[in-house]
Amino acid sequence: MTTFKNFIGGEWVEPSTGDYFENRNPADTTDLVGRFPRSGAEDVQRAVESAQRGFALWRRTPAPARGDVLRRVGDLMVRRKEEIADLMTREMGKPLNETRGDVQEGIDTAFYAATEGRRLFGHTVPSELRSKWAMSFRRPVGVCGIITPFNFPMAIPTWKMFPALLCGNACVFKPAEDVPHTGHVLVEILLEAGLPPEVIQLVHGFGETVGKSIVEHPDVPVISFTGSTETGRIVGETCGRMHKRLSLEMGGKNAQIVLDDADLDLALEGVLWGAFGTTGQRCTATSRLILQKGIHDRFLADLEKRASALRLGDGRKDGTDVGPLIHEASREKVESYVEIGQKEKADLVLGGERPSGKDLQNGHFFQPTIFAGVKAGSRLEQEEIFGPVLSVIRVDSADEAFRINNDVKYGLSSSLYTRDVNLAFRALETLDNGITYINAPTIGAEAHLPFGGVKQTGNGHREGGWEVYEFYSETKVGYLDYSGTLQRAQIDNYLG
Ligand code: UN1
Repeated sequence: MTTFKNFIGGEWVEPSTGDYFENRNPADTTDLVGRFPRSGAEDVQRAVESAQRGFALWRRTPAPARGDVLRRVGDLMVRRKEEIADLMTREMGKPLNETRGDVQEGIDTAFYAATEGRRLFGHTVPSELRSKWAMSFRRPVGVCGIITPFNFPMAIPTWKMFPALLCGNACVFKPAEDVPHTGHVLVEILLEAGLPPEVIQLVHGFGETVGKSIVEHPDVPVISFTGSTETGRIVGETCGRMHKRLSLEMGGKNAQIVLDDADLDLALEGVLWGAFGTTGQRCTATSRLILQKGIHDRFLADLEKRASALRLGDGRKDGTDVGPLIHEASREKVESYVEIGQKEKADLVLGGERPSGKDLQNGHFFQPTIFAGVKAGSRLEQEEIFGPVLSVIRVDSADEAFRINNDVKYGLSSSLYTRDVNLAFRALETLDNGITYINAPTIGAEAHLPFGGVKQTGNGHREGGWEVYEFYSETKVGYLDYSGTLQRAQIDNYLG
């Protein structure tokens, strides 16, 4: 069993605390993945000081050269894809096809960032005065605190760090304590690709110590956080008080709507993947299924049949559809929602229990669970569960479906299955989500498009796409006047 280190000050070092935590396989908790530093505030302090030195150097490296480092990062990730997928499944639990996809999302993000090094556009516009140039351009912001969740151990850190680095910032990275091994490998790859060592700092540990120290550090002007709504609120309060630039990605309560005219086979595949892929542990997971009355009964019966055939198990074994939950507390939370559903008189049509299989007793497994007859406004229908629990709601019309979709505090993704092109466009306009899929499930974001939600899902920023490059850079404006005279804006221009 390996004991891992932090990467601080340009070298692999032990934590100042001398303390470590164990990382175990959620499919079989007798399998110890490794020991990782339980770091403290002192480690964060050293990391930030070093990152400031890294920043001073890196910001002066031309953006195309920074992009070239990220191109090499992408190449190395391609080469190590299978190995990373395997170690990710071991520490996180989702099946290999999903962890391969997770690495691929990182690869896509790397190559996108690499080419962005030759763009990073500003604007040159005509000045209103003669013999004067007016332009805007981008500057990096400083040391970025990168705090990431367990469910996309590679994709989410790359979404944040690759654009941050491309823009010329340095990063202090705290991966979720459930997936430190993937975080370790990502830093290894960045270094092997030629990133100057002090530009990246890896500090392992827990939110209440390491995360908190990063967020509260006065020399970390940028924070990017993906995680729970509760933690996001605390992070947001601190950043607000300290005037920090903050990107928050938090909860979802995403719905798939299936109307009477839909391609039902396609909609069925979509909901199985959206609700039970990653064991429901995506902020984009389908946790509500809104069915129009004409197809409700038939669709529900087919869904129950197909969902009951999903195979739970170790994600590294062939044939596994659904892996375990990340830890015991998640499983208990899921169980508490099964109880809530029953109290609210929803109809438990599938699952609701831990599986009985002998080989599943050492992991945090939970059966795919479906409640039907769920009432709009009930807790089951409103609250994020982050597990394999799907709530089915019956509606009369598309209008009612759209209203129910919007009537939650979150607004990440939504999905509509219909053959009516007019309705599809209306849905794009009226559904209150950052992402709406037509005839596709609520999950499956692509690296070159902006990712994020409205309402309490986030704070208006986006990951991915070119939008994220705006978050990690400051727009600066330059004026250059070669007229040799004082020209007073708004007074001496030709309009006057
Ligand atoms: C998340 O769950 O936090 O589209 C991100 C998707 C993934 C990203 C999910 N590519 O579901």
